[in-house]
Amino acid sequence: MGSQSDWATMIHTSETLTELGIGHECRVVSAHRTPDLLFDYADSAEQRGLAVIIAGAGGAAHLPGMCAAKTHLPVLGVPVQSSMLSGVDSLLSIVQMPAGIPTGTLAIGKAGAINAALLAASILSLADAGLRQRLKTFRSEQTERVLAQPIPGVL
Ligand code: RP5
Repeated sequence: MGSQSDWATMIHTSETLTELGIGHECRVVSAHRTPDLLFDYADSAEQRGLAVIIAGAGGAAHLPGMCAAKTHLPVLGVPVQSSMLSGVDSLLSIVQMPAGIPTGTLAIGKAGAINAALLAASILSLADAGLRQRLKTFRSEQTERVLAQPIPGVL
């Protein structure tokens, strides 16, 4: 993520990855404040064994796109809700990449943070039968919770 302040959003990614038993690391790497670290991080990602990068950032959210520019690994961008423009700035900064350098762009805020983890799980599950089963279980349990939930005040 681009800043310590993004952790309140990105913790939902980490928690979902943990729930699915997916090993991961959480780091602050800023496209603007630590650009050399960003280049090193993205450059060395494959060699260090990373398979998918989830990059959360807000405002002028260049982290996911710059990360994608430096690695062929899948990069999933989470637009963090900004205080000034509610995350629309983050979303537009991440989504409109030039042809040739894709970033998968999720929803603004908590939903996007959770879905980034689930999308990473889907990608990883293509080559991991155990994870595929855990992901299917996660989804069926979610469905059961929704079906079991009565609407408050309605029989
Ligand atoms: C972005 O600027 C970060 O991703 C963060 O969402 C935003 C604000 O950062 P702070 O000023 O809170 O550190 O680079």
